[in-house]
Amino acid sequence: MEILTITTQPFSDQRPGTSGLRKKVRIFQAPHYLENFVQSIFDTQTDLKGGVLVLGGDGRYYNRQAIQIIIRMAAANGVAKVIVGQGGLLSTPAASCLIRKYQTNGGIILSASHNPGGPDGDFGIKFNTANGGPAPEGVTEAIFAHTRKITEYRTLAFDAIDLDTIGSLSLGQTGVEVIDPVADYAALMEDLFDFDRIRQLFDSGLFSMRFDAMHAITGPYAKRILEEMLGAEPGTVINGDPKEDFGGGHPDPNLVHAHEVVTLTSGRNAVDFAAASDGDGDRNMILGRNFFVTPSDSLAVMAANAHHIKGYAGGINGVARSMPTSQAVDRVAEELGLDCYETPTGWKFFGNLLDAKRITLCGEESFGTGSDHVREKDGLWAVLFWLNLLAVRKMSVKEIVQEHWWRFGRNFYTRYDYEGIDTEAANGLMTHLQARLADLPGTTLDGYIVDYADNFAYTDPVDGSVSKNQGVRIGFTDGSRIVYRLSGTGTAGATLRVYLEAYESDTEKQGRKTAEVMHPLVEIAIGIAEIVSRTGRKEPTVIT
Ligand code: VG1
Ligand code: CO
Repeated sequence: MEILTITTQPFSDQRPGTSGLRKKVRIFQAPHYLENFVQSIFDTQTDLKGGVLVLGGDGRYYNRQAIQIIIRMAAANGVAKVIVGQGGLLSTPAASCLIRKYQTNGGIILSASHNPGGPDGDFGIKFNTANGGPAPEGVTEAIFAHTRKITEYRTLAFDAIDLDTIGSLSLGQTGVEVIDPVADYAALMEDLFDFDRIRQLFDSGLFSMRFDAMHAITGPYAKRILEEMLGAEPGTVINGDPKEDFGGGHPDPNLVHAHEVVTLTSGRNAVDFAAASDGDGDRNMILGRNFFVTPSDSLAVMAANAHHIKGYAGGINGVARSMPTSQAVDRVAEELGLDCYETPTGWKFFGNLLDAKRITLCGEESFGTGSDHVREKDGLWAVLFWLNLLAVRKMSVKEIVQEHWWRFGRNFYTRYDYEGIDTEAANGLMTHLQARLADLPGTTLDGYIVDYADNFAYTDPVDGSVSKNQGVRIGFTDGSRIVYRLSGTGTAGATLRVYLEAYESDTEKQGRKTAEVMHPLVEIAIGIAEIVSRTGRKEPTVIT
């Protein structure tokens, strides 16, 4: 089959962000745009030549075309075998599972995660290394550097291969294996969790749940695992058919965007348990009857209860959380004598800690939890962890979390997002904060005494790599915190995230409303950063 060498010119904006390269679909559709990035992966990740590549995406608009382009380029670049999910589909954690299980040389995942899809929506691509995890910064920077000087890419003169039939094909010298996207992942979940116990819970007739797949990738996974393997009643999975535009929605599992499932947890016919996942299946939201579990609390509860779960009953090595995530898990680690690490935002920073067996569980406040079973955060895994816990402990979600607070104290938590603000205004705000850092410690703001104020830098304890400028944090003497950072996943303007946390050890006060508890800190946060005058926004776009 004829290999074509196409002349191209660099694009200047192909630096991957928090999780790969994300842009508007129309940008990816521009001639050579996707091809340049993909060729830069092949040119810098030389193990792929003669190696095996996992390929799949979250099914959003342009997924199918992009998969075909990448398969042709993989063949032209001498990849020996491409393992691709049927229909071009793979959830992000399932892709990570496949890379590890079949010991491949890496994978390419097509997703813009929770960002809306469709012709006017977002698209994304990221490379995962042979450990199954998102490429670390050293790799993404090398790919980016290559995109700045690329002059040509290779592809095949071939139209399109059949992605819809499971089986093996070949394209020139390259084998293409179209696989069931769910099977290997489902088998891994069966290893980790006590499916018999969970089945009994569903069979009892005393327990009901709903899982909202938000018209995204987890529909087929959740239907197979929850309804077919675990016997949950048909209809447990709602919005379970993946759509290219996610049904026009915003596939982000939080109280705002996953509102539909939230409503099912209250009222006369309220379900006992509900959950949702995002566009690519790595995020999760956990709800009980009339009860929302913050992602930071979910991680802490998992760490404190891991011994109840089959796959973790032998003990866990340690835990990690991203810097803006609440310190709830730190308290668990301290009491249980576990190592606890604080990393920058983004799953790629957990990879070394997991590989070195320093940690078993990790999580982010942005609705992400996971473990050493793969190297991505994993939405359905978190749901199954909770289901297994409910089945073993025979308590409600609310009872489990309240008991946790009584034992460890409660970390109230909220996040304010200001989306699509002017980039210059956002940068100016961060520069202004930076300039104030030195003077803040020791000052009192509305009764709160500033303990420390800095810009978070991280030295990876495994490979010594340093990541600076990872967010401004202001800590108060009572343990509360304000954190500011700019998003690295947005595609329009800038998004400012303000993360707020307050600690309460008094059990009498743990039932207070989050908004009420956080109000004074919110005022301080808005004031110090001059948010209203600098961004022109009186209110955030989303509060989670
Ligand atoms: C956001 C979250 C971060 C998460 C990242 C990717 O990044 O804050 O915690 O790891 O999205 O998640 P940022 O830079 O926009 O704050 V996903 O589900 O979009 O792959
Ligand atoms: Co995601």
